[in-house]
Amino acid sequence: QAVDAIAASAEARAVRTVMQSMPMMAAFAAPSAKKNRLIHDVKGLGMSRLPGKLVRKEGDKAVADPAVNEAYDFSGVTYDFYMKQFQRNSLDGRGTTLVSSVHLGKKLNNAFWNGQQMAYGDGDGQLFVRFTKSLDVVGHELTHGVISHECNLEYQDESGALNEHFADVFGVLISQWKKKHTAAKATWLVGKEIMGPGTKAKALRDFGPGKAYENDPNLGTDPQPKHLRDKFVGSFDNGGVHLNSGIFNHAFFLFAKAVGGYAYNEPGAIWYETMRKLSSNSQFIDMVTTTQMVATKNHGSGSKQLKALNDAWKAVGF
Ligand code: ASN
Ligand code: ZN
Repeated sequence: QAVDAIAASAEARAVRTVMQSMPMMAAFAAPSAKKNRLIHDVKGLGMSRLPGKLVRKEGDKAVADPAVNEAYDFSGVTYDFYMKQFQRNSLDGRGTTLVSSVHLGKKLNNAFWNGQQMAYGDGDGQLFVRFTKSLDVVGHELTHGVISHECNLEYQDESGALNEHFADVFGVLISQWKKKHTAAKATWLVGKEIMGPGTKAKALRDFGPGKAYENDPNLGTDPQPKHLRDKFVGSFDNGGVHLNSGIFNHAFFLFAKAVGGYAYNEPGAIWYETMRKLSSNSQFIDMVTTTQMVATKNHGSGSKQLKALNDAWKAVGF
């Protein structure tokens, strides 16, 4: 290993020397740190017909369709968030184009990252309205793209719940960043703006101690556990990936509130670094220990941040 490291650093030095002796080449080789968005309309057709007709590209002015403009604006905010907070150039870190499609399916109550692009349903108009309407939902879907380029957490059971958790965390952090809301001021809700007139639920998910729904979890929200003892163990939803993520969402909420200030700064940085260190088969315990390792590295073993983190993990059963 040590020999490999020496060899690797010698190689890096050699590459750097070559780049320095060819400045033009290096300039051309550098990825352009600019956002590039494409928005398509799939006009009520299904996933197999993606992406559909191109209706707005980077630099084009707004169109009449609000779903197109929201997909454009919110994918732009998501790009800016990852660039400003983590110096990350798009989903792959190399400036990949952000591709979105709106009007997926008929009255579809969902939105997806399909491995290549985002696609948004219009909602049925009762439980949900169009899924582009919440910045945190757009941020959630795009974060699936970031995850797929980093740890690529397998979308099943514990690793799948962690995948959903990271998508929810960065989704809400992107909203908080856009609004400049502190952890104390933020709503900590996912999808508040997409809820339709036919439900009393306040959002899709709530990071806080409460539930996102009143009485009936079938009103368009995920009935998420907030403690490890309530972990869902059935096969529904790939082993409850949208349910068990709630345990981690709540821990992040407790941690960020205890640290104070903007959740997208110190807590967000620990989560981002952790996401990059995990692998496709990481389990709940790997998440906990990796955040502890990163918090210790960033803030020290006697820090208030590490203490707040340990308290948060304890509060949800770890
Ligand atoms: N909207 C859902 C999500 O991004 C779609 C799914 O079930 N994968 O998690
Ligand atoms: Zn998701």
